[in-house]
Amino acid sequence: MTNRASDFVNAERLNDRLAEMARLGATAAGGVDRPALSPADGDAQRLMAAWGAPLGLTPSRDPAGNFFLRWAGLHADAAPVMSGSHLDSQPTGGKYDGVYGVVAALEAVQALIDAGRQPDMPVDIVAWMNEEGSRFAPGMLGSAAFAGARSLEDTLAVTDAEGATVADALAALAPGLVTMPTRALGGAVHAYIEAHIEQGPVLEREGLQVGVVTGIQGKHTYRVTVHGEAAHAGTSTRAERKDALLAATAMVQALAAEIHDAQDCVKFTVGRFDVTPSAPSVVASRVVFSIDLRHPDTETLRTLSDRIEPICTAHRGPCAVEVVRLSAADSLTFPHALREHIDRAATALAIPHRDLPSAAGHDARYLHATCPTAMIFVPSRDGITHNEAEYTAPADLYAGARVLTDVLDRLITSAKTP
Ligand code: HGY
Ligand code: MN
Ligand code: MN
Repeated sequence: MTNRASDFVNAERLNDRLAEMARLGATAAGGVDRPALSPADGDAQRLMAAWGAPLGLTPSRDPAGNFFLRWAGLHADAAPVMSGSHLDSQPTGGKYDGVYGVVAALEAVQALIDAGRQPDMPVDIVAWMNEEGSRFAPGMLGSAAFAGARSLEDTLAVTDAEGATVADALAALAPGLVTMPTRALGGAVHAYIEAHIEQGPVLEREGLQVGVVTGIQGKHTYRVTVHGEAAHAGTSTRAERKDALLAATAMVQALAAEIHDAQDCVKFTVGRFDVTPSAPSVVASRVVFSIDLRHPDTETLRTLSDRIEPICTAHRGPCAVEVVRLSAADSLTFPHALREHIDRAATALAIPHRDLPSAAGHDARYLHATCPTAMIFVPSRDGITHNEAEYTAPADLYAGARVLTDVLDRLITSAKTP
């Protein structure tokens, strides 16, 4: 038997842990609803800490609510190798989005320990705070704060739909996690590897088990607020109305018509559409809606993004409109050297794989700005995701964890930048 670390990856343990995690925030339809910094999210962090304890892994949290499990290295002050993803989910999320990368990172570290490895530098398993952008908008708040792309002050002040800030949510969570030591925000990172489900149909369609992610498409997000005037549905005339709902729907239709392309490459989504007072016999006084705009070509994305405010203003009618851009991330390409490691590890294990870009956003975006970063994909059945029916076969989860293990094995014994 070779002393290949991936030989120590345990498929059953990996799947059992994912099944146990799926019970935290489980929905009746078989998915998960685990909002960022919710009790279920706190339980997930505590569960990770409990799994890490027998391995001598030390849990900690930073001021932005990111969670870490550290495997000590020979040189305690060296920049760590990091691997992980997120534990929060969409409201009707699946059992694998994000959590697979966190649990697979633990599986890889456990395999490396069982293989007798001793890393030169610390290895941090990480769960980034609020990747999904569902409870707090925009998404990826934790990794952006870690990478210095957003200040801690701005991060802590972001509010959810109930008006609670990230700081409020952290304070509410702290009593349950008070035993967990805190660590400073940010810091140098040797390299970051994130394993994640593909959230698309390509790997499954081509009968492959692993994707070597080439990059992430650009993504701009907005919050649009339309101010109208509440009025009686029976007594107010159309001429005098300031109907925020009619204006908002006109904006959405005009945006969709202007922005969508024949190639179906642009991704334009209005996922949230909140009407006030949302009463059958009251003309809407206010509508707040979200915009999620994506495109693999940065210039095209920027050009389309610049059209949003003028189109909204042109369709406001008698209402007022406020367009706020929440995030603007360009398309990115991961470094070849690190992708080579993934390709070589998958080839050595005879795991069928290919390069492919990520249409979905990931925390790796922000780590990419601070250190050599790469991602490993595993297939999504029928490409279904952000959906309670999300599924990845155990054999594919196992394959991805084996590749991750051998890539980390190479990174932890070479102090030179990968
Ligand atoms: O938005 C995204 O692409 C990620 O799944 N949150
Ligand atoms: Mn994700
Ligand atoms: Mn997601």
